[in-house]
Amino acid sequence: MNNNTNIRYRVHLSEEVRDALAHGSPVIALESSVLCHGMPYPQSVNTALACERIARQHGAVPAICAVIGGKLYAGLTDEQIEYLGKQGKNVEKANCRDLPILIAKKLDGVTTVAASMLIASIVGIKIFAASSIGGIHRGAQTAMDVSSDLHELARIPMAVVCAGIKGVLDIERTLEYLETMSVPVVGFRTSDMPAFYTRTSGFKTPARVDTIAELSTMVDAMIGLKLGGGLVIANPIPQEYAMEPAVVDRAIERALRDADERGVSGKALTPYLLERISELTGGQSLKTNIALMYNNVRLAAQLAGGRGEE
Ligand code: PSU
Ligand code: MN
Repeated sequence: MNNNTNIRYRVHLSEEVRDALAHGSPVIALESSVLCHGMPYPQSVNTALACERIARQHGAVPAICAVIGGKLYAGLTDEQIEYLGKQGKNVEKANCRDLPILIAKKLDGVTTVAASMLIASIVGIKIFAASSIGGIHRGAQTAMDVSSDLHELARIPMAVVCAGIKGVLDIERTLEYLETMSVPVVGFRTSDMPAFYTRTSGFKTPARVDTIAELSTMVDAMIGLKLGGGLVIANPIPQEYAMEPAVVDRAIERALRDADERGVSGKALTPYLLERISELTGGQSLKTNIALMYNNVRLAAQLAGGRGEE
């Protein structure tokens, strides 16, 4: 062990991220766990590359966060994206607590929202585009399965654009927890909390915001007030891609039952549920997942100071 407690972990940047940060130009962070654990290859790689293109089209530089050979990255080359994507589930899904292990063992890891936020925050990125955030799982009263995404949202000042909270989670308790931890949650142009595959969940958003200018003031206030943590921007899936609530509910119930019967738990649970729901809906949920990802990247890029329609 080195007794110097001030070691700063170097985050390796792609050339475009380095340039943008040096010039104060818009940069948005993205996670990589979805690349290996959220979608099948090669769709996963194509989706990641498309997200990057959309960010750039809207004037923001994309910084996909990941760990490769024990090194932290914000911004990957196409080759690195292909390298990780091709390995799929063989790459570890990495949370914050896994980072010291991956660093010491010089291993690869695809980072969750939590771990990606941590890496992005080291280099000063303030805006994050996710598909959805982890939360409190149903049955957490006994299983204690609470995503560390919530913990990091409570301590990293970063605005996370997501398509709401997935119905596989306990949406009500997740919202309660975020309130307890002083994390503002706002619906973008909606007062109904979106539930990822659907535009509504039956729960109200704590607040509604209609313009990017207002969101931007909110991000400044979150930082200025030193709330300590982040901000959740719930951006509903565009109507044309939204799924039928009854179809989603049925698939979720079935997927949860299957997970229970097969004893799937811990960090394997979210990827299992996503994959099972995709199977049960004949791939429809995967298409929805991709569409909402693009929609979130667009909004995050605009919020970061990029350009685009209001
Ligand atoms: N939700 C999705 N796709 C995903 C995830 C969540 O629709 O890929 C991933 C994200 O990386 C998120 C993580 O941070 O799952 C949460 O996992 P857990 O519940 O194990 O914390
Ligand atoms: Mn968990």
